[in-house]
Amino acid sequence: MDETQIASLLKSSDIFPLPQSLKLSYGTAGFRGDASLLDSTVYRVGILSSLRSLKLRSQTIGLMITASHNRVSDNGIKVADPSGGMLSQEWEPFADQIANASSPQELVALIKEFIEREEISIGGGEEGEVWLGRDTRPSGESLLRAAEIGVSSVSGCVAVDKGVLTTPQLHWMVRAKNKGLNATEKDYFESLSTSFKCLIDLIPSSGNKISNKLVLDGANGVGGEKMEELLKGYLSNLDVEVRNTGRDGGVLNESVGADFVQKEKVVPLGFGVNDVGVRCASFDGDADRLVYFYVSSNGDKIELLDGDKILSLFALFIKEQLNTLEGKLSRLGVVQTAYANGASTDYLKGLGLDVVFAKTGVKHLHEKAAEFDVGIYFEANGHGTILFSESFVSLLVGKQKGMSEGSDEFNAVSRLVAVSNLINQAVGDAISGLLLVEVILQHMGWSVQKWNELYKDLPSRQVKVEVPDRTLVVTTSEETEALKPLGIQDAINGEIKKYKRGRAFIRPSGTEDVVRVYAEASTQEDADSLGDSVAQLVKSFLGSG
Ligand code: NG1
Ligand code: ZN
Repeated sequence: MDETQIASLLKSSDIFPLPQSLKLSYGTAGFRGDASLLDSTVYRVGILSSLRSLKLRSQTIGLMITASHNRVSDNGIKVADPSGGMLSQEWEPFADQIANASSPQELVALIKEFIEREEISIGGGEEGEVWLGRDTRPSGESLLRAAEIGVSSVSGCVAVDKGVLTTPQLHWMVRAKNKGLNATEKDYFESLSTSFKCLIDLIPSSGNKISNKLVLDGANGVGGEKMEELLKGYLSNLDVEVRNTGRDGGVLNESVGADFVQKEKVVPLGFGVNDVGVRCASFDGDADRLVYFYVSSNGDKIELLDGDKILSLFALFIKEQLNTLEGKLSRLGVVQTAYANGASTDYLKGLGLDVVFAKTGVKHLHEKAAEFDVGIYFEANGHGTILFSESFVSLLVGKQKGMSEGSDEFNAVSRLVAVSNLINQAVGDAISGLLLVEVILQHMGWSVQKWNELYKDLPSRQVKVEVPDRTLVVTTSEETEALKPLGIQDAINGEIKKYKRGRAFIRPSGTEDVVRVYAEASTQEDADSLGDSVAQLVKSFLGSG
């Protein structure tokens, strides 16, 4: 790093001093916090993204400004690697270090040490490129400017503002760009709508016809807006009414959206007694989570179809297509976390599927799903997708070419190819997930109620416990057992034993300063009681916050 580069970094970082008392960690999903405190963080992650692009031979890196389902006054930032996936975990410690550097001098010293270790050369003609996107939060625009300054303070690197996008759109675009494919937002919409139409055309004509009508809760965020754009410009086969678009004064994620609906299990604002029985869906604030629901007869309670149910529907459909192919060509696997409802796991195992567990956080699920030819992963909260290995897609495309049109096998192969184009291969994507759910329901001829009957969720309860130091909880790699504090797991096991179908675990949250408790049992009363007693154990072993 030459003197000019050092001077440029010192100068630009002077504009964004680190607020006192800010201690950040890259966590489960990037940096998040109150938006008014994040200028320096976003600027620094801009620098990191440039370095990552330089390290990876000028491939394009993505930088998304969003705090997903958090409140509107929060914001956050996460990095997309060239594959469209999350930032490599190897770089997370460096992200933590630079985000917390207390002065411009310390920041520059850390960067210097890091680029020497990683053998990144700056200023010798190397170029880097970072694509920036943001959700609809009012703080997004000025944070995006801070990110641009960070990116371009590294010599040879340019920032490209892609405007307001859903998180999965940016990841999709970054992936497409690095694969040398067309990578605009229009290309995204065209890819989704073409493969959706192809799947619709492949629906057997003999099947049961279901209502096209869907009501979507857009969480007053970017997803509703983009869905409307897709419906208006590209798709005619769907009848979707979008509510909570953010245009009618509603607040982002406030009593609306996928996180609210999944955690509270009540109707979002804007829905009620007039919607009883109708198929409804909710996106979260940046549209990377999707859940379905329908309003039950009294108008305020809902029946929730969460990520586990979406996963089960996808698994059933994919399995049906794979079974139609001659010979065993692929390994299909599903990935869940410890938060998956036990009834869903039983159901999936009952289908004869390979079910594996990953730690909470999509980066962990994605990694495991990528080990299969077709890997389906979902968090119960509605984040998930279906990954197809490149070799399996090539095999399918090759097979398709040599087959006679119209045979069952040809149709199954064509459906699988279309799904691989429809469903986002980079990250969980509420828009592409919704299109796939809709087409599968039409294919099966199933109402939302019929889909819900695949299995009945075991009653569950989640509790957040505030403690002085959540990092004292250390768990096994699957997060189902606590190794520390010593003795707590035996005490939890003692509680679990008291309940029929009891299951419970604790883990420190990666996005909030709490220990999370999950409990499940055969009745709601028992799940509540197990959850409460485990929460009490957490307090007695760790003290109250
Ligand atoms: P934490 O706070 O680490 O539990 C939450 C979700 C994750 C994931 C991240 C990122 C639950 C229980 N946890 O993480 O699944 O989605 O946020 O948004 O839903
Ligand atoms: Zn989100």
